Amino acid sequence: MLNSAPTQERMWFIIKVPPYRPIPQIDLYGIDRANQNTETFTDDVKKQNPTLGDQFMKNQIHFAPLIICLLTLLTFNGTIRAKQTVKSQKQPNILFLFTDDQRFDTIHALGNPQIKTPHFDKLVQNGFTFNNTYCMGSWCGAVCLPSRTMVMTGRTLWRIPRRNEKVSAKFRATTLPAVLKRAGYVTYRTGKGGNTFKPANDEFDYNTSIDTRDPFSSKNHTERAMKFLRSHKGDVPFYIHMAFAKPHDPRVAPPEYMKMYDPNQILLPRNFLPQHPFDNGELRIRDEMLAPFPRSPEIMRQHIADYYACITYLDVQIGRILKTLEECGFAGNTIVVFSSDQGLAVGGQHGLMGKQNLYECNKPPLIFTGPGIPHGKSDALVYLHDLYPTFCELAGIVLPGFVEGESLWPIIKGKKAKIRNWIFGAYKDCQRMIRDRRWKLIKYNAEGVKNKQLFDLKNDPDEINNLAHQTKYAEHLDRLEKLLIEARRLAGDPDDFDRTSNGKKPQGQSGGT
Ligand SMILES: [Ca+2]
Repeated sequence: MLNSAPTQERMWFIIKVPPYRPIPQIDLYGIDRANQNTETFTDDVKKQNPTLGDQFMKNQIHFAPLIICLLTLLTFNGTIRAKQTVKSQKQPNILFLFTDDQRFDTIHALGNPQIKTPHFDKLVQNGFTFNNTYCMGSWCGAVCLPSRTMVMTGRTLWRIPRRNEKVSAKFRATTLPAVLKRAGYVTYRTGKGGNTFKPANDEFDYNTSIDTRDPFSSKNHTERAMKFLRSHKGDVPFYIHMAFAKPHDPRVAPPEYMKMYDPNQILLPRNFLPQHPFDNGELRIRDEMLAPFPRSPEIMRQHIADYYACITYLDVQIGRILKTLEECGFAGNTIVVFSSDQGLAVGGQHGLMGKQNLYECNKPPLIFTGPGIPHGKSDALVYLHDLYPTFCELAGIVLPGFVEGESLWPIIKGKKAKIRNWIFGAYKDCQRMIRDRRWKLIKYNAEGVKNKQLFDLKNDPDEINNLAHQTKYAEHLDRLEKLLIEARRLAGDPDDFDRTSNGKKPQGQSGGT
């Protein structure tokens, strides 16, 4: 039986916050965000910034006497404790539905006529949708790992720990479940274990991982979360993190769903190509090897049909968890957030199958629903690591200094149309991207073989027409080239992207498009 009773320690950070109003009430860190640089507290970065972690601890120590006094008071005053419990109920619950490899356009209500997603559609119809959400990228082929680490830390690609990097207790204390826990939340996670940020997973009050991707994994995760909801007493707010393992391959769902989509009726993407027009530096990674080269329309249609089957089965599970939320009486005080760790090129978009690229097909969906969330859509440029500060504001937590994301709340509430002017993306040492509201530049260095693409996303959202070599667009190319240099500098990009051949053989034929 799950026990969600609040601990005294947790009670310390319960604060009186009007529901869903991002009014910071207490700084769990004592850090002035505006005056802090980003930092990771990992050993390497601490060597470079020896005082930053110390400042964190000093601030913790600074608050220690206050915490001890308050703890003593609560220990001997049951009345105060009871009042605090009532206050805790005013903090919204957060249910985060976080799928794996789900492209932004795989929802019927977002303009995909072929896929059946009635429950995702309801989220769209009742909630607020972000059309331009980006994972900043990856320094490894498993894009899932850095993407999920950025979500759990609010930090950018080169300021998060690498795979298996030793992470200090101080760092773990800054992860999303840890800060929510200190703010009074009971934290529950069910989801895949591999290619996730384990130090954050370990910070949840309850963490259940399943490492299989069998046809029923989405159902199993859902039923675990349903069990948690049914056992939760409602005495403290909850944060539920559901890290589904689908629609990531293997693209298998129960038989009735696998029969649901006839491959012969599936439309190929508008940007389908039999092969990528040049070597992008990663044409033979596992995701790309799931189908033969050149891509055949028949095989691509089958992959898309299977992908849709997994998403429709996932959609049914989403319906079950939302129904349970209603039945348990939590729907009126729960913000539901749906997204994925990144999209996917499956179906031969640009001749590709995977997520090891920086095309628009790598965008995940992002939808907020719940009380106080207006119906609407936004084209604002946002990152997945903006979720960390967004969740913190919902919980009434003042943002710590290391957070690089921006809260999405001002956009959702209509107070701002945008929170940044451009998005930067990177994949290993071979691809870099920058886009603004309309124009997008992708640059490639495949073992010294270089290419670039310029797209007008307003008139060419599928990135079919490369304008990089047309002189009349030179102004945009030049502007984005300079912006990319600045974005790389700000992100601490460590790679020599201008390098010439290192002697290794490129993976494919070169030549721009
Ligand atoms: Ca993924």
